[in-house]
Amino acid sequence: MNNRIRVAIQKSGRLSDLSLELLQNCGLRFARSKDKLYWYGKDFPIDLLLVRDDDIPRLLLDGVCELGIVGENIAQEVMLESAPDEHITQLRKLPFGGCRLSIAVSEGSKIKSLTDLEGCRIATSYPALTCSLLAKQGIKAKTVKFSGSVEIAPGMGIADAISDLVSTGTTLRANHLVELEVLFESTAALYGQLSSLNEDKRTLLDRLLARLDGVLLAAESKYVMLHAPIDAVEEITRLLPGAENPTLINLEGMPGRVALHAVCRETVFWEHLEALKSAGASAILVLPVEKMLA
Ligand code: PRT
Ligand code: ZN
Repeated sequence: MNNRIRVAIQKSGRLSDLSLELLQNCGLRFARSKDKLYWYGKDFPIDLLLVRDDDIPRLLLDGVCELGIVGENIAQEVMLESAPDEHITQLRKLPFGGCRLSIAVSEGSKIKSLTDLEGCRIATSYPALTCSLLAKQGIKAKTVKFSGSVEIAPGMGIADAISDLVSTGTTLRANHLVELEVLFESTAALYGQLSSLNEDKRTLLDRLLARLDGVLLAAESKYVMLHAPIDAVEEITRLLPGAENPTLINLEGMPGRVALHAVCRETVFWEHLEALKSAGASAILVLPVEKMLA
């Protein structure tokens, strides 16, 4: 096992499918075991451990696995509660699992701003993170730890406010709560326990990270092909989001017009296409990029 890397991902929940898909897009294939807790890496010495998301930072800190994909909200909470010499490193922020940790209060509450929270009871699954973020703003609040259904606490009279994850805000509205202030923006991230890595594992990690960077870059990149008047090439290149050094190809029988191919490293919106058309572009094609190695 000494030269294999273990990656912990969420077994079942919001991050499970996207974490697995991301690793599969990096070329990893797994032999799925029946108990579904441990999947052996087939062509790459990287294995998977499927666990509850809350356990992932601790598994890293204890050296049970070298890598883990978990929300920054959980990683921050566990790190704030761990010993000063315990540390995990955020290796890459990932483009999924986006949410925010917000303070919310009942509709019509007397609490109108963060300063009104001084001395109030806040129900949360993230007491350490909430206290630390509020302390940075000079507010001392008391927290009541909830491991789920935090949103019912104010209605039950258990707390004056909550500090909970929000994405669409539907849960807050359904419980007659209003979002007062965002404390922390979170996404999923890849974390590592780097102190335990020998040279072989370090090399393996570098290979995985290079592939991951390629997958992440490809996900936001598009390959754009269009026809353009030669004298508009400069303007058209400027209009392509994040594009550099386009390839120009002569068009047979169309003097004065060229085919322009470019990789856009940002999202291509309809507004971009309309602006390109106004600048003289025609036959515009936008294609997905599957893999990219910088
Ligand atoms: O069983 P296990 O412990 O592994 O899973 P879990 O139930 O604790 O976690 P899960 O799958 O719900 O969430 C995993 C991670 O997804 C979280 O740690 C966050 O990093 C991230 N995430 C993204 C969210 C949300 N969005 C989210 N909306 N986690 C929770 N929520 C909750 C929110 O608190 C609310 O109660 O989902 C509810 C719906 O949100 P609204 O605002 O859309 O109504
Ligand atoms: Zn959890």
